[in-house]
Amino acid sequence: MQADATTIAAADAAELIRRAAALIFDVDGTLAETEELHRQAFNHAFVRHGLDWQWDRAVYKDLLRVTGGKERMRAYHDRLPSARPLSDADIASLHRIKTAHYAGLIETGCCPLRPGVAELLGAAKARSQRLAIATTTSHGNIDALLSQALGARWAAQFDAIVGGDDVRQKKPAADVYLEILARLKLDPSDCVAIEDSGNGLIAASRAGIPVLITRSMFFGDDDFSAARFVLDDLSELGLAEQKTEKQPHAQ
Ligand code: XBP
Ligand code: MG
Repeated sequence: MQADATTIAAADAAELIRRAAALIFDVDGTLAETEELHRQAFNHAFVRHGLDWQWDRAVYKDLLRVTGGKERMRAYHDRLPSARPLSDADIASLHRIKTAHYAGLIETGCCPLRPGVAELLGAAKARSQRLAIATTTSHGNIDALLSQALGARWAAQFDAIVGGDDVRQKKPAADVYLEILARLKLDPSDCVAIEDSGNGLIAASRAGIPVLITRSMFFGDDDFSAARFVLDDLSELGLAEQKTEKQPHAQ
């Protein structure tokens, strides 16, 4: 039976993943669809701070081109024609309120891992592949999400975890990925970065790491032509492997 292009691409993506010495995961939008909760948490913080800001999904989608919550709020403030001054201390206070509310939302269990993520983590560990996290968000947010999704000892599954505050420049700068490579002592071409956004693709590509994109809620229509593969989600990898096992010589 003739396999279609999508199936062949997913099978090739599965092969790239299988061969990698390490899988480096982005967090927001890749491991889970967290950005909608980030958006709600920002809006909660604005109300608490007495700001008449409310970011709807269209505004937030545009603002997501700015990585980092604090930087995003500053970018929005700078756009407003006549906004009251907002000091760095105000931004930091807003971000603390937002982060606390985000953790509360995550703890409700309403944001599970995306399809195929848990299966891929399990398959990677079974193959003794190394796992890493390279994200713009904070360690607190990573812990909130993964302790909920993977249990209290989630961090033991990962060989390196680098967050936005660990490096000088956030994505699309390559800093987080370069730091992961340094900690793992691996060549970029031996790894695969799994991302959901244009900024993440640029960051990993600048570090020389091949990228597998999984399209997410806010970045579904980004340009991913520089990615090695683009999937709707990681469950396609498992399906491709099942098809390959059934039809090992299908071309
Ligand atoms: C996504 C981001 C983060 C989150 C908000 O990170 O850019 O800023 O939107 O989290 P990634 P913070 O996709 O690299 O995981 O408010 O903690 O920045
Ligand atoms: Mg992301």
